[in-house]
Amino acid sequence: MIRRIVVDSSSNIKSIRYKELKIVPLKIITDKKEYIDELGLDVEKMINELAQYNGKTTTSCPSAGDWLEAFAGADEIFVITITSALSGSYNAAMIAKDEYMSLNENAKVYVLDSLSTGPQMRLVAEMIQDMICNNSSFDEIVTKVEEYNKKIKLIFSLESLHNLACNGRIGFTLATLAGVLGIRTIGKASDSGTLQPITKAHGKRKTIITIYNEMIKLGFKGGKVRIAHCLNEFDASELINRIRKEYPMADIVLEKCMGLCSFYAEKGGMIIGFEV
Ligand code: X90
Repeated sequence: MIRRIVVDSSSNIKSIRYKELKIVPLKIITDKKEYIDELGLDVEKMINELAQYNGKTTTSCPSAGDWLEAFAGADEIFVITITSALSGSYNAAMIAKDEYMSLNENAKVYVLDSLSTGPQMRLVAEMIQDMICNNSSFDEIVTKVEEYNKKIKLIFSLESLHNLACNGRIGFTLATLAGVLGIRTIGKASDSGTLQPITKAHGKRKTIITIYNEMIKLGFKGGKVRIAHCLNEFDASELINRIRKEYPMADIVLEKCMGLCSFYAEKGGMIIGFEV
């Protein structure tokens, strides 16, 4: 029996221990070029090219067909998508689920709308991986996933909200916070899966302190942390140091944003998922 984890590329997952993993790419699209958010994408090159490009840039989610292709051959499938409040990825995966189950009578497909993205999706994928390795049943895993996703919080720190605003993914109030050099917008994934601003921070040091304090306010007590950064390894490492000061043994993993998250989080952006 093949049990597979399928995620979209907003998860920034390049690999996990579990080998039955498939990553379905989103796309970043200009009039001139289409960047497919797959493992071979040179993210830094994309960011530099987009910085030179003056036209409109959009993104697109996987189609139901893209999801179906990733399901092919598996008996039990656990799907994790980016928040349905900001992307059509979840809807497409649900259509694919119905289609796959009508074609394969005995197949089981579960789709989680993470109401979040990036590191939160990674934490869920890691949890599913552990449960599969322990031979938990499909239903046990589904129940646990729903509980666990509620116990993960996501905080972001963004230096620019330009691409989010231009693509209508944030509201006007949030957009007006943007644009001042050196100011970071710090916010969280809301319960309904949208970007919710918390505060602004000026400068690197202040940013790290603010993120850490907000993590504590949201209930962080030394659990797992996953940090995705866009060309900002320095700040991300500083944040790890800050967390380790209080929680020396914390399980923290740093990763680079892939294409979709890099496009929206932009240079200097950090996305932090953590257990509460
Ligand atoms: O379907 C599509 O074209 C994809 C649209 C994605 C839009 C938003 C991506 C945001 C990525 C920003 C910080 C984390 C925010 C989390 C909010 C729930 C990164």
